[in-house]
Amino acid sequence: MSDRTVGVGMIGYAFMGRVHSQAWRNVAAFFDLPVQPRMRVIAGRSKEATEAAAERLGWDEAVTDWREVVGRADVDVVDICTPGDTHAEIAIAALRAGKHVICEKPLANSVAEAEAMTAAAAAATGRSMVAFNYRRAPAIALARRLVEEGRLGEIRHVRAQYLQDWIVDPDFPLVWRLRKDKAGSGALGDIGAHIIDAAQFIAGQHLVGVSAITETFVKERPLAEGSAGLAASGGSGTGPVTVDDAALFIGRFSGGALGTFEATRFATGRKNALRIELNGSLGSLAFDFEAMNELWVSEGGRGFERLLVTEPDHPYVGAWWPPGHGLGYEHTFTHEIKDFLEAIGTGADPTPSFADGLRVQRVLDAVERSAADGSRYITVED
Ligand code: SOE
Repeated sequence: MSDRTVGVGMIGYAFMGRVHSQAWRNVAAFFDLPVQPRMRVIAGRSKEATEAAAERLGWDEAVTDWREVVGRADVDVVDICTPGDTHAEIAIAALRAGKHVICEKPLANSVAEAEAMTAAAAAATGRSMVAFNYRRAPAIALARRLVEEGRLGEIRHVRAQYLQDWIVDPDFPLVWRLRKDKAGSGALGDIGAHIIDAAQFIAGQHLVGVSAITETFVKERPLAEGSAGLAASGGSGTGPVTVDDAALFIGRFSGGALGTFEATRFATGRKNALRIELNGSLGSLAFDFEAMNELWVSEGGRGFERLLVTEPDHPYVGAWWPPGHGLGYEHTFTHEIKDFLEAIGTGADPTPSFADGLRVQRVLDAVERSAADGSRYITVED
């Protein structure tokens, strides 16, 4: 086992902070790494909550200013798990301080921010990666392998959905993900970004133009606990939802495939259904994250057959359990941290890069512009 250590500093401790911490804690127990991570410090705005998170999640220290994390000599890696409105400032500062940076998706809240982050990454000595974790679900990594091997032939259709339902209740409060100033967009940038990246990754080609519609079904929501608006309103009141609840779009890929995409938080009964199907001239594949250990494959003109992706020679699986035992959501993050640490240790460039994140950001922007302009077909800048 390598004795090279990299100090890690994390910004944020909510859902993504928890699942990234799980990955930092476990990665060295299951994968041989060129460098060993040391969970040095976690940053959050609330001193009490961050200290509790450090204790629970396994960080040596807790601070309330991310700039302290970026400035520490014993921090080599900065992991950004904050809302999208802070990604650019933190990532650019960390890269300029010579740190390696992994940043949660989407890369930024705008193309301009994503361009600045990509330029900073290109000029930096540190490695950088966007945390599109679903690329590292074994079945999705296997799907990419099948397409790369030509098993599907020429890709004609890419059909992608990301279906959730956590805000169907109109009394769900106005959390930061429902505010454009914090999140940049709604279902589109949060879960639509995932299916854009996963579709482009598996198909090996990217979107060159889209036509879209978006909708906000619930336009006013109760103000969230702890929000400035709640205090100002005397403890009650509502605020406007300023992002999309659902985004649907069609698109053309650079290799000629046609794409249909649906990202919604109003698919009642669907909890985390990231679904992708590719149809090619020789065969097809289909994946549903809610059955993440399976890949359905059609070859030789036969109908779809179920492939259990739990064999030791399937991507990442050999490090875990015997066939048939299965992996979960959190394993996709451990896989991405393992690949990030391998890139740091070997001097390779991690993927998806910030440039890959910028490509997704340009699609998000084209979708929003198309939807705002009566679904006009918008070319995606290369
Ligand atoms: C949205 O609820 C969300 O938490 C996304 O932000 C994550 O990226 C996705 O993995 C699960 O759902």
